[in-house]
Amino acid sequence: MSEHKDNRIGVLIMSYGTPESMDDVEAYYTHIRRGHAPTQEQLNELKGRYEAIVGGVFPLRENTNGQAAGLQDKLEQLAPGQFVCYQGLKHARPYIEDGVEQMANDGITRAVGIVLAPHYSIMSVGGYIKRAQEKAAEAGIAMSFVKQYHLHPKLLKALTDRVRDGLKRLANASDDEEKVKVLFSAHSLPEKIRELGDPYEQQLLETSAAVAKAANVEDWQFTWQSAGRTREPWLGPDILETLKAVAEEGYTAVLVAPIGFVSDHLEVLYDLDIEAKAEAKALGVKLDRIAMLNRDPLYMETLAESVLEAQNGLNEQ
Ligand code: FEC
Repeated sequence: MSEHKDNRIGVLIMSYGTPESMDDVEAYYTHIRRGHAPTQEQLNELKGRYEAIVGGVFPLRENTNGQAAGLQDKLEQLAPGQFVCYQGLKHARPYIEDGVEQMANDGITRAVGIVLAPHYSIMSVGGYIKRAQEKAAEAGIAMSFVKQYHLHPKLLKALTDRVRDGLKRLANASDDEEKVKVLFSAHSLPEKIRELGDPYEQQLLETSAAVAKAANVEDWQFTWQSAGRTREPWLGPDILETLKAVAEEGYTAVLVAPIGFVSDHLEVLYDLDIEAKAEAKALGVKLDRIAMLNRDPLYMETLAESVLEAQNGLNEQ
């Protein structure tokens, strides 16, 4: 710990993390697999997906950096001089523990943690918080956390605007009237979360319903995407199955709204823009996707206001 004390409140911005280069993909994948190295085949397959999205660069890093800078600016506007932001990544450097350690080295004694994912699951956000909490206790930092912000009015507004824009794009792209379905999606998790009474599924449905209502969309459905390649059952239906069903029901176009994610990254740029798009094409269905939030000002305000609210939890400690 540092000799000098910094009275500002640290903000630990936590995100999934992505490799820094193609050479880092193996270490990254091994970390995701809790220390078990992938087979050569699995590694090649993942590298192939990174190659396919933008020729082997990793857009999530730049987007997370932009979001961290955007949140710092927004907090500076709302509460000048009171907050200082740090990054802590789940599967890449700087790891969550590195971010907490850096705060301690800088003399921070109080901090708020927030994850760049709006919905809470014990297996996702819960995991980030546990690691930050453990390291903070060791480093003598008092921390409080934003657990979810899936119904924040500004997040809902940003998503609603994007759904409206996407529907307009689809309508303008065709002379005929399309039969369109909006598919809200999020990363699947193992089915066992249901037995744990996990709020993840419910929160995703709440965001979907709120955005559909605000955008005046009646024809919508929630679907999962990006399930892991393991033997245990994952939550479904997967988007590839959903597309088949939608085609059979006579829809000619879908607008995908990946509300569980906030950035352009592999699970959006590959799983949706390449894999799902190819499946839709084969089925004769047009697929468009809403723009991701990245550094959207309304998203930055959502994060900043959520941090300010969680700071009250800190004062009560
Ligand atoms: O662009 C990038 O480099 C990273 C994109 C990326 C994001 C992301 C978000 C979530 N994941 C979640 C759950 C799981 C579970 C497993 C799992 C595995 C992977 C693999 C890659 C990967 N995830 Fe991910 N995830 C991203 C990337 N994820 C690559 C490994 C290969 C593969 O299966 O494709 C299974 C782990 C295991 O084996 O036990 C579970 C959840 C999110 C959304 C919330 C969040 O951002 O934290 C949940 C972005």
